[in-house]
Amino acid sequence: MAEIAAARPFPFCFDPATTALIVIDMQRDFIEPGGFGAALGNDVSVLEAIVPTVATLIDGFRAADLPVIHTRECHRPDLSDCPPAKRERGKPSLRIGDPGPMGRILIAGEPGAEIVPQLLPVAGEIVIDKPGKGAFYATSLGDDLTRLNIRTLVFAGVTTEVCVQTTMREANDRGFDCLLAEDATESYFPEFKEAALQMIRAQGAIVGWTATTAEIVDALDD
Ligand code: C5J
Repeated sequence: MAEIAAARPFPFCFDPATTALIVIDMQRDFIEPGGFGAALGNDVSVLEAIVPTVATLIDGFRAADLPVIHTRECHRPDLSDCPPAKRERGKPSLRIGDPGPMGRILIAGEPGAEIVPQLLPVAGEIVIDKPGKGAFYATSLGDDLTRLNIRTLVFAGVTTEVCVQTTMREANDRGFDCLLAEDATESYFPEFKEAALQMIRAQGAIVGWTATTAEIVDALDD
């Protein structure tokens, strides 16, 4: 067993042999100018800033020969998996499926839906295309984790209070122990990130634990 003594709200013990990293939606559409995040009026540079830290965490899992799973929020070109309630909400300058500077917004196969070049999956890593905020909804993720005998999930990616927290809650309900890498996740809204971290850790780790990337990688090294 490995331990992260400094994890919050209390030490986190895990068996590396049954642990995987899930990197949520580190896609150009959320992180680069001209994508969906920017179309919603957000400053995407705050998300871009965590890319090197996410890369460090991914490297730590690859060095330990543990699974790295990537997710992408995206839809079929005919939008048959995008409920009108999702596409029509709000007043973005570009809606899901509209043509933008990086191709059609959040559509599978378009440049904007790809993972940023610094974090591209390597051969053999699972990539989950998901139509929802949670990565378990309408995907093979649950079956993939069962097949790999995974019991513990470490999370990174964007955005903390939307797709990351939703997926952590889905995983928690399915019996996984969940740990979020605090500095390898980000929100367009700093106060939402902080609130999400607090919610996750509250009431005796009601959703899971948090720790820094350095603390997680150190535990994998040991
Ligand atoms: C959002 C996500 N924020 N990946 N998606 O719409 O968090």
